[in-house]
Amino acid sequence: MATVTTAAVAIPSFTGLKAAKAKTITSAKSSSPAAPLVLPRLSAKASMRDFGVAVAATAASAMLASNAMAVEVLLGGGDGSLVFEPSKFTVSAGEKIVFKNNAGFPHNVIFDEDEVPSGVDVSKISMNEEDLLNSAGETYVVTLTEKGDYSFYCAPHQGAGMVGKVTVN
Ligand SMILES: [Cu+2]
Repeated sequence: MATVTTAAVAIPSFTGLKAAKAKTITSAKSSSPAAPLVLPRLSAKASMRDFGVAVAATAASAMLASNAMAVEVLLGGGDGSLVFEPSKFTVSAGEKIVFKNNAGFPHNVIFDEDEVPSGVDVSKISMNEEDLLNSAGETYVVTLTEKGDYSFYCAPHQGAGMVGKVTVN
């Protein structure tokens, strides 16, 4: 459980570094067009950064071992609102969905028996209604294998609109 969380955090920083690199090279080109030595030096720095990023990305995928993909859904919005974030998303069949306690807890994750693909037993994919995630960073991980639309909600906050929908394809 802890390893999945670490990996999910590592991936956004990968994207961030790539963006920073692209920006550096662009500004070097426009501000000093007559200095050919500047660009190679920046490129060398950039590839060293890429090397570090590649190592981090490899470590992340090694940690996810059995499943290269995972989707993280926050329980409670960044502003403390009682929502799933995102509340509507799509996953591949067999992809891990990591629900992570973020704010406004306690929360839980219950799939609606009337809004899942036929034949799916909601008791096998839901938490128990009485079970709650009580502290920050606690996770509930579920993998859905039947394709289709699933609705889910947080039992304590369903009335406040803490509901979500996932499409498995
Ligand atoms: Cu809740």
